[in-house]
Amino acid sequence: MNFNNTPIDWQQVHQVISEANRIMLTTHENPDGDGLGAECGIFHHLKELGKDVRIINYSPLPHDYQFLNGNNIYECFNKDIHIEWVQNVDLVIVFDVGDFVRIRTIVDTIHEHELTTMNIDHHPHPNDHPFTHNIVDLTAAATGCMVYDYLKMARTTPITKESYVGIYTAVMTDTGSFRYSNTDRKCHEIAIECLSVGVETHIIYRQVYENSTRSRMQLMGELLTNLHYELNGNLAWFTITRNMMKNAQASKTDVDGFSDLVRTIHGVEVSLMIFEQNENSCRINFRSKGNYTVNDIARTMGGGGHAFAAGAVVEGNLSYVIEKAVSASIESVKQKMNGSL
Ligand SMILES: [Mn+2]
Repeated sequence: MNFNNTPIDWQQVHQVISEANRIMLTTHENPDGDGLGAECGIFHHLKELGKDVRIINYSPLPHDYQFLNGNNIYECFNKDIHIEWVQNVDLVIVFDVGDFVRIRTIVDTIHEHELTTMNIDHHPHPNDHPFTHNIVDLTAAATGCMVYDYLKMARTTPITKESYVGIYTAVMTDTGSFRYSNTDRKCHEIAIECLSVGVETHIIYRQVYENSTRSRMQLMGELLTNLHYELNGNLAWFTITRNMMKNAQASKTDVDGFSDLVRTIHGVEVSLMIFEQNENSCRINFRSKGNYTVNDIARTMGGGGHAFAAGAVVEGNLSYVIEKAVSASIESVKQKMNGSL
């Protein structure tokens, strides 16, 4: 089955899911609210049907999302513990992954045991994708919206509140709380349904966005005082070094959302974060206000993503990656400003 941004026949998807009994749900490393919420949304549905279903992610559940973890449904992949269950899985559903390799070592286990995979995502994927079944909708504001579509079709009874909590979390986080350009009528309709069944949306907001650590605030202070502006302020970039992380006693999740923050500055069309991972690798992240695409820049550096939110992992030390990413970004944004791209 391959719906690569072509109209999705959810009945066909339903057939594959119905035939599977043991189902593993997973999402990308350093998971966000969309991947986690999508998993939660479908998990409760499959559990209700009596499926042998588990959520097993490469990364542990971030602290801000503990509210989704009633009954400890999120597990962190440990081959020694999980292999016995995983090797006999009928179907692995991968949510919001962008790129298959972002589930890291779980990919090796999937290959080793030739497991059947289903990709449910709103990021672009090539036609020679590695999945058994590929379900992609680039118009979906969040992967959680696709889970909503599936549940609407698959269920004979209304979607439960437990599933709605996951779906709401997915939609809220991927639309920047219903503010980004991907926010559409459907996002608000989903929100209305969530309120109707009693989802406490303000509490989800508070858990995700009003839970900042002191480390995060310290980092934010540092990066905001060290912003670099290029092209008359159309491009703003900043670095997060290992030293800054160490001094702030910060963890990777403390860095989430910084590129979105820098994009909010007046006149900034594109923000770029360069995040030093170790001595020979950096993660870069792009955000655009919507006038200039950034996934093309990310692709030239081995990454990808959405048109206006993209990223890559670039090999090389910090100064090398700064030079490479900043010059490529300046060049690309400059061309777009001149209207030649
Ligand atoms: Mn997403």
